[in-house]
Formats: sequence, C-alpha cells, structure tokens
Amino acid sequence: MFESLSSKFQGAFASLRSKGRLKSGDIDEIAAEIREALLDSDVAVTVVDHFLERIKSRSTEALAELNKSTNPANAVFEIVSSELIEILGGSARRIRFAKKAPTVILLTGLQGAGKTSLAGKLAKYLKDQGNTPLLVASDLQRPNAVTQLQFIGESVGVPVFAPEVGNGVGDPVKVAKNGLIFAQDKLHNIVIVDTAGRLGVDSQLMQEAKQIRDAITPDEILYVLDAMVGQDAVRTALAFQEGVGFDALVLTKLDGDARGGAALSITQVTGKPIMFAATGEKISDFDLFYPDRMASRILGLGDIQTLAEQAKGAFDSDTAAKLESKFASGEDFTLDDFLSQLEAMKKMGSMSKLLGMLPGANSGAMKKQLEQFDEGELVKTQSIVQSMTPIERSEPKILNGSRRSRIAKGSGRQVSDVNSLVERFSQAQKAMKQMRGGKGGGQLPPGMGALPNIAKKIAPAKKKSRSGNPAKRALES
Ligand SMILES: Nc1nc2c(ncn2[C@@H]2O[C@H](COP(=O)(O)OP(=O)(O)OP(=O)(O)O)[C@@H](O)[C@H]2O)c(=O)[nH]1
Ligand SMILES: [Mg+2]
Repeated sequence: MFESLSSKFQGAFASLRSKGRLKSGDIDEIAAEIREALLDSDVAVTVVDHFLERIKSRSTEALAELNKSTNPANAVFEIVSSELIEILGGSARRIRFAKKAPTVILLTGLQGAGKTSLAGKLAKYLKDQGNTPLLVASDLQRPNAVTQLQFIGESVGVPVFAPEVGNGVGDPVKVAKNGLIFAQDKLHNIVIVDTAGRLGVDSQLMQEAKQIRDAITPDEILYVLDAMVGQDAVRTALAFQEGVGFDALVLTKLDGDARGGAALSITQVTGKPIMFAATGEKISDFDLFYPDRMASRILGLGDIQTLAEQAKGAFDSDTAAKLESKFASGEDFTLDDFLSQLEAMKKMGSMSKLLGMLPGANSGAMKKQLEQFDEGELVKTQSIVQSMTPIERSEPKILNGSRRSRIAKGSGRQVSDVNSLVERFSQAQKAMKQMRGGKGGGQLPPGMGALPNIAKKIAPAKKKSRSGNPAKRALES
C-alpha cells in the first residue's frame, strides 16, 4: 500500500531539491504534483484540498525564510511531513481504560473487514501487556462465526464467551450482556465484543449494533475498516458514525496493494483517530498506529523506529551485547552469530516486511529486490547452519568436500546449497569489515546494524540461477 504515492512524493522532492533557491512558482509546481499524486491514490478531494491549502500557505508565507536555510527543498519537505502527520491524526491514540474494570471494547464494521481476526490480534496484544481479556462472540449472523472466534481465542490463549446454542442462533444482545456479567464475575479486566458484519448500510444490522451498544455501554467502540476498499469505505464509515457512532478506527489489510486513499482520508473525514493497523492474516500482523511513522513511510523515509523496537524485542540482551562487542573489537562474525541473527529475525516476522521498513524501500531498485526476496531461503539457510559442528560454524574455512556433503545430507539439502551459503557468508563477512570501517548500521540497536546488508547477501533472491553448474552458481550469487 502507498507504494505509488510514496514513489511520486520521492520523485517530486527529488526535482525540487535540484532547484536550490525556490520561487513561489516552484511551490505551486510541487503542490500540483502532490495534488495529482493524492487524487491518483484515491484520497478524498476535500482532504486533498485542505492539505494543499495548508502546504501552499505555509510554504509561500515562509518562502524568504525557507530560502535562508541551506536546503530550502528540505524545509518544504518538513512542512509536507508535518501536514501529513496531521492528516493521519497528529499524535497516537491508545485504548482508554475504564476507571472501573472491565474496560469494554466493541468491534464493528462491514462484512469481511477483519473484525474477528482483529479481535484475536487485539486480545493477544492486550494479554501480552499483562491484561486478562475475555472475547465475546456476539456475531450470530454468519454460520461458523462463533467457531471462528473460539478457534482464534484458543490460538492466542484467551477465553471466549459464546452462546451455548452455538453458531447462527440466539440473541446477540443477550450474549453481549451475559458476556459482560461473566467477565465481571471472573474478574477479566477487558472485554472485547465481536459483532456481525454489516453489508453496506443495512438498517436491521445497524439497529442490532445500537442495541448491543446500549446494552453494554462500551468504553471504546472501534470501527474496523478494510483499507483495500477505497472511497466507498469512507462513505459507509460515515453512515455508521451517524447511525451508531464510534470512538476510533482500526485499519486492516494494509498489506494489500490498494492505493491507500481510504487510510489517508478517514481521520479527516470522520474526525476520529486510527488506533491500530493490521497488515496480514497472521496474529502477529498487528501494529499500534503511529501517524508520524506512517507519514515517514509514505514519504520514503521508512520506519526505523518500529524496526528498532521489533529488533529489541526479538534479541535477548546477551546475544545483542555479544554481537555488539564482537563487532566493536573487530572479531570475525561467525556462522553461529549468523544463526542467532536468523533466529531473532524469524521472531520479528517476515523478512520482506522488515526490509520494507528501511528508508527507500518503495523506491525502484530496492522494491525489486524485496519482491524477489524468498522467505523460504531463510529456513533453508538455518537448517544448513544447524547441521554444522560448532568448529565448522566458527571456522568455515575447514569446510572441505566431505564435510560439505555430510552437512548437505544432515540438512536434507544439496551440496550446491551448502557451497552457495559458504560463499555468500564469506561475502557478508567482508561487508561487515567494510561497515566496521565507518558505514555503520544507523539507528538500529546493538547487533542489528549489519542485519539488512547481511540478510540480503546471505539469503538469495527467488530468481532462477543463470548457471546449471552448482559451483558456478555459488559464485554468481
Ligand atoms: N491480507 C489481510 N487479510 C486480512 C487482514 N485482516 C483480516 N484478513 C482476512 O480477511 C478475511 C475476513 O476477516 P474476518 O476477521 O473474518 O472479518 P470479519 O470482519 O470478522 O468478517 P464478518 O464476520 O464476516 O463480518 C479473512 O480471510 C482474514 O484472514 C489483514 O490485515 N490483511
Ligand atoms: Mg467476523
């Protein structure tokens, strides 16, 4: 999502940066480019107009001042960035806990928006924060809706309150009410109520949502919005806001390749903040929503903060400290170290998502590399390293033919795979040495600085090898 918008922003600023001192015509020109880019991305016209008015007036008024700075284009970029953050809601908003537990969260939204998946993701997130959530299955419309929530609840270790009769029968309002009583009884501090999906503006279902709302007086009503749907999604959200009301939004399916207009319009149009974002079908594909980080991604600066946070969570402090001191003292990076990085990386989620958070991830060359990235290669690489003895891992030089063939057998791979890994590993070691010479890893936490380069060097892309000869193939990569 936002890929095309992001590359248009980057293109527009690249040409502005080439101009040096700016005239008001230059501001008009970039404003026109940004306007077109936003409209192409399906952002609501009212939002686009407001955005550009702010940028034009702020930039033009301060033109003399901007031209005093060493890089006037960057000063305009800062203005655009701050206005983009505003459009996305300004500061981050989080769940407001009720003074008296339990805090009741009601999930609403269109059919298939991702409410039930989100219920599981949210329950897991809240549980990891030390809460004791309860899920309540108040969707009695769709066959299997109750079973789906029960399955998800089980997978995240959160209990589910469901009607005894099971799927498709009973009164959803009563289930919600009884769920709340059950939570009070069993001292759950949070209740998450999943409801039936509405198809467009269905008055009967809207009525049902109102009844559930009135029966349990939620502390937070979250409207779950499928970011793939575009302008239509914004219109139904508005109708729902009028009919039932909501306190905040959750954007789902941000992993899709839609243009992203709904995501950029929704906060301005409804006046409600985005609280969470879902970026895939897995429980771990869930993030808190930060307007500034999203703006940074859209502008092509990546999201180093999230990457660093995820890395911190994945690396235990001993491993991080060990890698850091090795790096600083100039000791060789071994295959054992590489294995610990691989394990940490796997905890952090999919590699293409991680690399997608780096600055410039949406730009042509890097995007191509990301598309070619083969996640399966990481598992393959891991199994090969795991089949090596400790000495082999710390001194890959001793890997002669018979050792390589034993490792291949042990990991269920070909000798050519082992050759290829050893070759790429030695290239990565060289890259580490170069980085030690000054081109460090930026703001990534200890042990992580070299990760993107090393990962790119060691895990090959999906592309077909140009050579049928395994030895040659190893040298090609
Ligand atoms: N790619 C992607 N798929 C998602 C995401 N969130 C949910 N899905 C998928 O979207 C489909 C619908 O998700 P549900 O959670 O069942 O949606 P719902 O709003 O509960 O649907 P109803 O109960 O029928 O109204 C499922 O196949 C989910 O796996 C996401 O962030 N990205
Ligand atoms: Mg559902």
